[in-house]
Order: sequence, then C-alpha cells, then structure tokens
Amino acid sequence: MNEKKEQLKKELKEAISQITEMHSLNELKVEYLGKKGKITELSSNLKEMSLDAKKEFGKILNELKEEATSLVEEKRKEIEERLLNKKLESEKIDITLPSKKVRRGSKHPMTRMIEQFEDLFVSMGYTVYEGPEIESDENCFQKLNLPKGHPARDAQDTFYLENEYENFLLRTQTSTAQVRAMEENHEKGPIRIICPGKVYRRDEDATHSHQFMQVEGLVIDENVSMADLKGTLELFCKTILGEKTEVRFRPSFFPFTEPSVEVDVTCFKCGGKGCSLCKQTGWIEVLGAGMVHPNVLTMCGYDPKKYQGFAFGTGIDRFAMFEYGIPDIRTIYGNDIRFLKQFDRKEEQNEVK
Ligand code: 2NL
Repeated sequence: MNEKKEQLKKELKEAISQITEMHSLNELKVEYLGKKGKITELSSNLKEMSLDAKKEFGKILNELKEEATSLVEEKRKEIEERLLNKKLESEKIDITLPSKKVRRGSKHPMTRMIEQFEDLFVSMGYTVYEGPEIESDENCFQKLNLPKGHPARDAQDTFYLENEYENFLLRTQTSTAQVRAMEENHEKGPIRIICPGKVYRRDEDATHSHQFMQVEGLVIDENVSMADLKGTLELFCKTILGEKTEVRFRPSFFPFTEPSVEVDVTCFKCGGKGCSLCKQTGWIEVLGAGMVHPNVLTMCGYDPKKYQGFAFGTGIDRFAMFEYGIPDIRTIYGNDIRFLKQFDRKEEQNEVK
C-alpha cells in the first residue's frame, strides 16, 4: 500500500505541476479525490480486509487523502495569487496623473434672491411657510375676496385642471399659502409668515412668464396698523436694494386688502434722476401691499374686530432682474448654462470645455 500511495502521490504531483488554470485543477481534484476518484476508490479494498490490515490500510489512505488535498490546495493558492497579481497589475492607478477638474455648480439667481428675502424676514421673527401649486378656486380667489365673476379675476387668468378636478387650478399668487396658514391656525392666534413660491398666469413676454415666482408676507395680530406695514416694507427695500433707497407709498387697489398701497423705490440705476429703467420718473414700483380686508379675515376664521393684519407681495424675478441687471425674464427660466454660469462666485468658476 505504501508503494501504491507514493506512486499515486508522484502521479498527482506531476499532474499538478502541469496545471495553470483553476478549472483544470478542479477537474484533477475530482479525478483523484472525487466520489469515484482514484484515491477515494481505494477504500473499496477495505471490505475484504482483516481488522488489522484495515487499520493499517485506513491510516495510509487517510494520510494520502490529506497529502493529496494539501497539494491541491497549495496549487489553488498559487493560482489565486497569480490571478490577483494580474488583476492588481491591470488596475494600477497612476497617482502622478493630474486629476480631472470637478465642475462645481452654483446657486440659481432665484435661489440666491429667495435666500436673501428669507434671511431678512427670519431675522425679524417670521416663519417660511409654503403651500401647493395646485389649488382650489376657493383658496386662490373666493377666500381672497374675489368671488366668481369678479372683474379683478381677469388680470389673473391661469391654467385650469379638467374633468373631476375642474375646481382646481395653478395658483396665481402665493396668498393661497397664507389662506391655508390662517385656516390651519386653530387657536386663531397671531401669524407672521413669508411664503415664497411658484405662481402661474396666462401671460408671456419679455417681462411676464407663464410661470414666475412670488414672495408674499402676512402679519396678523392685535393692534397691527399701517405704521407696521410701512416700517417693515421700508426696512425690506433698504436691506435688499441699499441703505440710500428712498421708499414711497401710493394708494392703490387690491381686492384682498383695504386700504391698499403700491410701493415705489428710487431708481437704483440713476438714483432718482430719471433714466430708461425708471422711464424718466426716478421711481420704480417694487411691491403691492395693504391691510388685510375684513372679509378675508372673516372667511379664514379670524374676528376682524379683534385682529388686524397687513400683507404684501412681490415678484422675486423682478427683484432678481433689478439686482443682477437681467433684461429678459425668460432667461431666468431657460436654464442655459452660459446664463447661469455668470452668477458663479469667482472662486467657483471653472472653464466649461
Ligand atoms: C401684488 C402684490 C399683494 C397681498 C399680496 C395678501 C394675502 C392675504 C390677504 C391679503 Cl392672505 N393680502 N397678499 C396683499 C397685497 C398685495 O401682492 O402685486 N399682487 C398682485
């Protein structure tokens, strides 16, 4: 048996030395150590043997199995190591190569503008409150004192949903979010919010887009007066447009406020002397505002005898056009990278190749 063992071992060693591929090694393992393998089959001799012979034979057979297994495993390791080295070689990274430039994006001019508004009002204790762009006719018009058939609805024609959603439309002003804030305030306590967001109108030219952005503010409390409105909006204009800006209030009309005002600022291009931007008047209109109409307060659940409020609204795009000197509103929404790149901070600027 010892001879047979040595012979088989030699044979196996020789066979293994020829092998370079894993699959051939597996085949060889089956040939020797598989169920019907050359080594395994030797155990069939055990049946006819005496107990002593069995012991002796079994011992040698086990040694052979162990030795054969370790020969195969040794080879397996060798092949694995070779494959790994080959892989490492092919995936070698040249760390001396200059890296690719990462092109960083930059904030959209509208995002910058909204953040300026939010920072200012949050510093005065307001909360940012947002509502959905699809709204009901009630929230967009009726609760804002614009019943069905009201002539002021004409200036706010929009896009309407169809079939079972017939009563819904794309909101024309962010006041809808403010209506929601008033209704959701079950204690009917004070409110101080600003609502930035997208609104929609049936409009389209150099200064009007079918979709644009507004920010509206709403303050509701006891003893709120026109003086609070004036102080707040003066601070707003001076902070955003510069300390030297003068602000004037003109009587106006909005269905949802009474009294209503329009707010003009001295032209930031000519300083009030008169130029093409302010159409030689020295003034530019930037905001609409007023004291919340008692009907609106009542419809949103507030007692107008106890509470008053002021509200204001403006186009964020309008401010961005002033702030950055953008002549056509459509470029703000075109997402042309050549336009947006101009609002990069200097250190963020990377060449577009
Ligand atoms: C503009 C200026 C304005 C309001 C918006 C408002 C909101 C509520 C109640 C009363 Cl919930 N008013 N918002 C007020 C005055 C002007 O926007 O030019 N809008 C077309």
